Amino acid sequence: MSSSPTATAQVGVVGLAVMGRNLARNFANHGHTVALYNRTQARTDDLIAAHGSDGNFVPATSVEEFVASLERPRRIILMVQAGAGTDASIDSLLPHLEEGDIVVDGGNANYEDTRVREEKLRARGLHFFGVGISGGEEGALNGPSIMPGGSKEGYAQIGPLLEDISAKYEGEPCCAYIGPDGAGHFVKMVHNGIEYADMQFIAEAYDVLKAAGLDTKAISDAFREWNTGDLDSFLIEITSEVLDQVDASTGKALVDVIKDAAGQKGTGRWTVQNALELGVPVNTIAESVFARSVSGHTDLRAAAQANLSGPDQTFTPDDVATLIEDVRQALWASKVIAYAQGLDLIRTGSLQYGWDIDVAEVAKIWRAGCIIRARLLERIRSEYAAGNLPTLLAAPSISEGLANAQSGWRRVVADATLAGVPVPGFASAVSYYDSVRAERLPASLIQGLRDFFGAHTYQRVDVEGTFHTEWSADRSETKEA
Ligand code: NBP
Repeated sequence: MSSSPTATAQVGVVGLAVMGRNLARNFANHGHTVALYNRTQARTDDLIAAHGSDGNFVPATSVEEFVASLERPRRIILMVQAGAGTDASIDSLLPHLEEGDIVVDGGNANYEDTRVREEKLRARGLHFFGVGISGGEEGALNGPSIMPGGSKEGYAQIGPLLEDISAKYEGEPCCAYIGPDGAGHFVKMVHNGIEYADMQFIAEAYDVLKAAGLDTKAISDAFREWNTGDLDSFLIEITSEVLDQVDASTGKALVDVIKDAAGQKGTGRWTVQNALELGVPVNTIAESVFARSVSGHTDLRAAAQANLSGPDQTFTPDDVATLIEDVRQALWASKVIAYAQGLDLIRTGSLQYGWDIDVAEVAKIWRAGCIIRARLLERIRSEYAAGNLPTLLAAPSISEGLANAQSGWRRVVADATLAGVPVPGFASAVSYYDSVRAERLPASLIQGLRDFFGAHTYQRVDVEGTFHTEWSADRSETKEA
């Protein structure tokens, strides 16, 4: 059904910078007629000039014209700068929309903002979707991984279109309904948190091999080889490409002339902030966010470089092949821990907000298109699909893999530490592994200390109840009523 004779577009894209432009082309390449609107007209004109012949586009010069060009219910994808850009775009559209229309925010919004926006638009009879889109500009054009959160009713209208343009893994779309309101953006946030950890581990693997004397070419070869096995993933694949790149002006490896201060846009920080609020230990993700932060603190680093000494010991492996295998094990095992922590956060967030997220479906839609796509995800999907796992680490094939990897993993952490090479990600991952498998943790002493200075009480292993020791009196124990 059309709202006017000119309403010919099945989907509309607002915001035609790199992501929106490529997503619009992706829809067009799949045979959909795409309405286009951008605040600054020049971007719309550029897209039509460069790619207008790729498919059916309906460029609009005003919001009114854009809305009028869409079939009902209108399906509008916002690909604008997250935050103020999203709110401004929604506000400009609202007066022209009608009940049942669907507005999708495909930007990297904070899920809490998405919850607020969803409630606001729902009150007006509209479906609002917070949709995580991963894959960068290439993915937006050729098939991203898509994580939609919103109403099931709205998904029936927008889902098939999103599934159509998503990446495919063995023919299956990397897009599935995640849950209501903020669920999609929450999952995208955690995806990005895992991405931070993945990249930190890769950087540490590179650093350890470099400290052991391998040149950049040899390290690149190791990554290329790893990409043919269990570590097969987009990030491992592009690591060898980045390492192979030679700087035209100096003739050095490009990685050696790039300033060693890592940037961040905030989704890693959000992941950690939410994990703290939900009480979920995502140690490896937190270490990765902090490692980027340390790298950017140039004043702190300059002061430390001038004053802090390292060990006399250097990293001199007896056998390079063994070291490379150890680093591979450290990389694989640490990556598993990061996934376990991230998926635990998703499971907990889902319970907290009543989203009912299927973790197996999340792993399924991450298998292709997104930045963290990896061979490991199919195993994770099948393990979650097989049973209700309390943690990924409880899955038999995963625990077995970690047991096999642990000797190399531990050697890398120990040898790197002895040689003064920082491995915060690897060390954090192995500590988490040892913490969660430990029969008894020293938290008992922490409880004793808390009771000593603050009468915070403790529980006993042998008797039910809450207890306090009269530390400043006769040190007898009392049971709380
Ligand atoms: P940007 O994040 O750079 O945003 C540029 C777009 O936002 C332009 O179309 C611009 O319009 C529009 N915009 C701004 Br800025 N303020 C606006 C306002 N007040 N009202 C209306 N439009 C406004 O673009 P991008 O890199 O293509 O990313 C788009 C979204 O996708 C972002 O939320 C981003 O976080 C997310 N994302 C990006 C990537 C990536 O790899 N780049 C990956 C995944 C998700 P103008 O032309 O008039 O200035």
